[in-house]
Amino acid sequence: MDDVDGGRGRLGWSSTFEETWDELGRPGDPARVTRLDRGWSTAARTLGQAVGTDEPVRLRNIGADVAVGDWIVPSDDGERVEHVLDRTSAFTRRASFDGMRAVSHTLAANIDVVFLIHALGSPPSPRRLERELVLAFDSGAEPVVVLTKTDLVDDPEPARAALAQVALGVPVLLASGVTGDGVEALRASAAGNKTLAFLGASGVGKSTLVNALVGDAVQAVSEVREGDQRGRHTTVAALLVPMPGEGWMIDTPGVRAVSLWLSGDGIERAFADVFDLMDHCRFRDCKHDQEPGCAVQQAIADGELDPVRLTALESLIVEESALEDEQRAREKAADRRSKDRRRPEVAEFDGMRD
Ligand SMILES: Nc1nc2c(ncn2[C@@H]2O[C@H](COP(=O)(O)OP(=O)(O)OP(=O)(O)O)[C@@H](O)[C@H]2O)c(=O)[nH]1
Ligand SMILES: [Mg+2]
Ligand SMILES: [Zn+2]
Repeated sequence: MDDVDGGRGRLGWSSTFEETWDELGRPGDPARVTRLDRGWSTAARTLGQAVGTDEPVRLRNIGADVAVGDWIVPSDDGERVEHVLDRTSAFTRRASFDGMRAVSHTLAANIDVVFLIHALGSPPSPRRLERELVLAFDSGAEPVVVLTKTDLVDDPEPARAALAQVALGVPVLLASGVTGDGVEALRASAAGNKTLAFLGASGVGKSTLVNALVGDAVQAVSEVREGDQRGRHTTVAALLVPMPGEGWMIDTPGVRAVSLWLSGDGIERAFADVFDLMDHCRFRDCKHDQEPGCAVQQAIADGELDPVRLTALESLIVEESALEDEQRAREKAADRRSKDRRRPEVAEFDGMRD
């Protein structure tokens, strides 16, 4: 692909982007956003021979909703982002800012594989992983669970098994960015110039893995706190990093609370086992509580379903529908405003930490 598309293939360009670009009439020179800084995008352009040999462009975002990993087209004067090409996937969550509750924040765009990182030094957290899986399935990227810091435990199996119970049909890999254990298996996911994203709480070892994959200290890392193993939010902004050979990685800042954003079928996919059971209840409107013939309660009684998983699902559904209501209210308000003002201001978020 490199020869025919001037190097964009190396950047993760694909026929899908080519089509959207065609529809726009092939304007400008598409570039891929590698970082964002307070209203500015830095983007890698069509590349000559090797990644990094071409100067990146810096463009103003002005009203454009840009995320790291996006393909953008600069304006004719080269000053600002003119178009953001349709995303093939986006990891979007609710922005954790009070007073702007129904605002989404895209952590990373155009990701092929999203690594959901959990560290073995701390107790496994199936509830957190469930939420991450919902977001990952909704994003359109393929989720892979990665348990890091394998060197810290004698036997990773109990933690792996605990998380595998909620990661149905999703691979659970073991790795250590410090010892290099399992790192090659992660690299294999990038074959074909794919884009990998690393998501997880602060201190789980995302940047350490990025460095291990690059073979150099491209990302700063710092010690977790002694007492509770919590990280220090060392990475403060998402960054798209080229991998040696092929592929891209997006390192992201640690996120403490994974708040849902509007779902497609993320919940249905992340809880496919429970939905399957629900299909087998005697009554179509079964509340899965006390009803006779409830397949869900039966599975709990048989020890096949952890009741905590049902509670988790129920609260995610409540959360999602509350968010939908909020969203609708917000859209109505925006409609009213746009009657007075033709172009509504776009709120911008640089801070991703919470
Ligand atoms: N023992 C051990 N320590 C690790 C491993 N991977 C990372 N660490 C340590 O964990 C700490 C946090 O690692 P980072 O890579 O900075 O974590 P992060 O997920 O990028 O954290 P944020 O950028 O804050 O979100 C550092 O002290 C690392 O050296 C590992 O495989 N084994
Ligand atoms: Mg980091
Ligand atoms: Zn039921």
